[in-house]
Amino acid sequence: MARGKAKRAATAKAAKRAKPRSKTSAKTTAKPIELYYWPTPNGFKISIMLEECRLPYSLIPVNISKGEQFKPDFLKIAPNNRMPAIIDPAGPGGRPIAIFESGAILQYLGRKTGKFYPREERARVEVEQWLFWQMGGLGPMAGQLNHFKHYARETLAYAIKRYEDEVNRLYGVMNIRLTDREFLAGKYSIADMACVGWANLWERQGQDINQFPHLKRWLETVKARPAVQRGMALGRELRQGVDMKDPKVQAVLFGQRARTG
Ligand SMILES: N[C@@H](CCC(=O)N[C@@H](CS)C(=O)NCC(=O)O)C(=O)O
Repeated sequence: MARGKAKRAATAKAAKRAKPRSKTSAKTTAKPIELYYWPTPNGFKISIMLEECRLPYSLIPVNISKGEQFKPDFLKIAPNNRMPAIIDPAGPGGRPIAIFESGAILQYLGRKTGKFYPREERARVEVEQWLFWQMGGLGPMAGQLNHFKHYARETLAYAIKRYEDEVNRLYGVMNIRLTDREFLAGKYSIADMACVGWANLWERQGQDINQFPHLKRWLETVKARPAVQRGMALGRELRQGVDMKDPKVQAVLFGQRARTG
């Protein structure tokens, strides 16, 4: 993947930031995990997990506003032209493995490290339910809401209301779930990591967090974790100067149809 000067600088900065983790990691791999990443809530899921597990990693920015997700080398790793993705040089059998889809990456890293993804079947099912709830519900609904509320060229009141209602409903589900437990699956897990970046955007999503006191308490608790803070700060500088309303950026990101090759 071709990288410009600014990106190299950002990568070096991020690698520097990530470096102390590698020194303190009990289960270090010889080569760092390659993280293909852009600072968005889907990217944060993986940067948070890597930070929580103290796994050494190197950041490879995928500037989705410039179309780097369509580069042939990236598509070999992530055929859905979406980040995040990882390559673990020390995958199963000691051979490299490439993984796309944030939920699959979280599960892989959880199995690899034995952290934040319990082995015991009942506890594991609890985590998976809430992980898939995020992957199929909160993420896509909040994503569509973001599109119609902030970026669509026409203002479509019906679409905005449809997704605002749905995000509101999902927050209600989360709030009830969190009434009598600290985290979504009881103990802190990859399910919480999957949700935090999305729930953090409640204001932009036209929601009132005070309507959801248990969700609010959970959000504050998760965001207070140093690894979550490091994960959500990763590559923040990369986004500087990117204008999502720029027609050139929108031409890259919106109106995508099937690729033919
Ligand atoms: N289901 C995917 C979604 C990933 C996703 O939507 N990534 C966005 C950024 S948040 C992306 O790479 N967009 C590039 C594009 O739309 O071309 C996952 O969870 O990994």
